[in-house]
Amino acid sequence: MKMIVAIVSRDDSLKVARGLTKENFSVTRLATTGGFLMAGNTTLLIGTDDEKVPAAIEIIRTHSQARKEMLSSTVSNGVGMFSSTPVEVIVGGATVFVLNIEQFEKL
Ligand code: 2BA
Repeated sequence: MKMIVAIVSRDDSLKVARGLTKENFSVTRLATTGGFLMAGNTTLLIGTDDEKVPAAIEIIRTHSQARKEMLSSTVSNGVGMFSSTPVEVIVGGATVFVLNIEQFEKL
């Protein structure tokens, strides 16, 4: 038995969790905060059999792949006027740990 700990962006977490539950994985979603950016992200806990780990990781990859998006950033021109400049940012991606589980009980 393994425990997959997957840290994904908040925007992707619902899609990832739905993709996993659709394939009969059990998932717990935790609201977490990245230590570097101090921004909210989501940590998913997925307990599963060893042989199902690659399938779970593939589902996580499918729904959280890093991609470029254009965000509009508003900047002041110094005289009280603001202009909006699109900025390219990378969003998504996942950090995944796979841990060995010594014992699993449902009581
Ligand atoms: P990622 O490496 O994709 O990490 C995204 C989030 O995953 C992290 O959010 C953190 O919550 C978690 N995470 C990643 N690696 C981890 C690990 N080894 N152990 C536990 N949790 C882990 P943040 O900490 O807010 O980091 C956001 C992004 O900032 C990171 O993206 C990375 O590109 C950058 N970053 C993080 N720490 C950095 C540092 N010390 N110096 C420079 N850049 C850093």
